[in-house]
Amino acid sequence: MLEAARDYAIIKILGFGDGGCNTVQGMAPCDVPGVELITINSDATRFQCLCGVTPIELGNLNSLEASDQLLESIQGSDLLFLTAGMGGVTGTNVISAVAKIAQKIEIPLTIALVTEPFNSEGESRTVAAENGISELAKTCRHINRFAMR
Ligand SMILES: Nc1nc2c(ncn2[C@@H]2O[C@H](COP(=O)(O)OP(=O)(O)OP(=O)(O)O)[C@@H](O)[C@H]2O)c(=O)[nH]1
Ligand SMILES: [Mg+2]
Repeated sequence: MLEAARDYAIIKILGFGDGGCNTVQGMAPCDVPGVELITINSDATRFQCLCGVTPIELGNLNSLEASDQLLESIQGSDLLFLTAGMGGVTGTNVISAVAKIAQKIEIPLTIALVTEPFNSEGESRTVAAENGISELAKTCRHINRFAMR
């Protein structure tokens, strides 16, 4: 049977890792109607419980279970905004994993918003962030990157 026509879009904003989760948690008070806020992190102790935000804790980032959790979090969406501070482990890897799944299941539009590390964080973070952004660019054509200087 054909799915009944909808006159609204399913929009989700997902934050990955500590930086991405902080960004999304900061949006919660805005309470934008029709937009679902989701935080995805590997460390539940870093979660604040906030009304209007759905938290997802990933166990082993590379496990099948984690892939299923990520798939479920975006399935059926029309528009995704993905955000992370690049250069750490969780956000850098998981934002790419989700962009890849989004491409595979043909989410119509995925937009990534990522921050580069602060200069004071050192060269290795910058390299990790650049590698992560290159990986993300393989499956996400719309990347907005912000320098933190
Ligand atoms: N502006 C801003 N940037 C942040 C914040 N938290 C993290 N970042 C940036 O995001 C980068 C990645 O850090 P985290 O988000 O803590 O790392 P993670 O993705 O949680 O990864 P792991 O903890 O290593 O698994 C940092 O190098 C910072 O540049 C924040 O609250 N504000
Ligand atoms: Mg972290």
